[in-house]
Amino acid sequence: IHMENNHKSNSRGALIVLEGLDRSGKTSQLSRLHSYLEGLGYLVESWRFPDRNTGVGQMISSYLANKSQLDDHAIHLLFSANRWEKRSLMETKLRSGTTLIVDRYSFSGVAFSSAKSLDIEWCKAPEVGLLAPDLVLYLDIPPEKAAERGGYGGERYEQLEFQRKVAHSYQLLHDASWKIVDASLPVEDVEKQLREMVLDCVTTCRNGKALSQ
Ligand code: DGP
Ligand code: NA
Ligand code: NA
Repeated sequence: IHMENNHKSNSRGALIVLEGLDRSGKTSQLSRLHSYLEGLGYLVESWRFPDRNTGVGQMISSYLANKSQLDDHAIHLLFSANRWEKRSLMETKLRSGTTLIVDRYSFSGVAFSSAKSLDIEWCKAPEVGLLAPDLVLYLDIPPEKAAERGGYGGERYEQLEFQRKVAHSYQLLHDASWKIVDASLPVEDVEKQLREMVLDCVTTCRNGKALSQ
């Protein structure tokens, strides 16, 4: 019984991140994953970065809408600050057993800013100390194909040339914690693959895998 209690107190939610180019299908896959995990009885919340609801988030939103101009380094740090301001809430949720599925995280920060030719190590630095994802799901799609998908919304980065550079940056970033899915497949096929990928992860976290930075 003592062991069981111990086991329970270590039990936590998983931090699952979806990454990919604009129009790679992250947002709809995220809501499908949410329903799937909820159906299995997990506590789940869907998050996204940038979180445009905070003060910092509003500055980012205005920048993305081309309503304000900012130095490339300054906007990079704002995106990072936007993740930092959510860090403690994120930790609380995870420790209390809620799985978070997050649309974009630090990898977007590094991929998008280094696509502007900022030094990649400089870009990574402000992300150090944020919680490390348990799983990164990368929705892989050729930039040309993403651009064909009902067009972009007109925000600052939603241009084919720039997205090509972002795709290249993502390629430099991925490591063993990433699972890559062919996002040009039909939605249901992508969904099926993602379901299998998250199951192992949520189970390991529920069984007490340590949270890391
Ligand atoms: P979204 O709300 O997912 O459409 O993201 C808005 C745009 O901002 C999208 O083009 C991706 C980009 N973006 C997301 N996170 C970051 C970040 O941390 N840094 C930079 N430079 N761009 C980001
Ligand atoms: Na976008
Ligand atoms: Na999105």
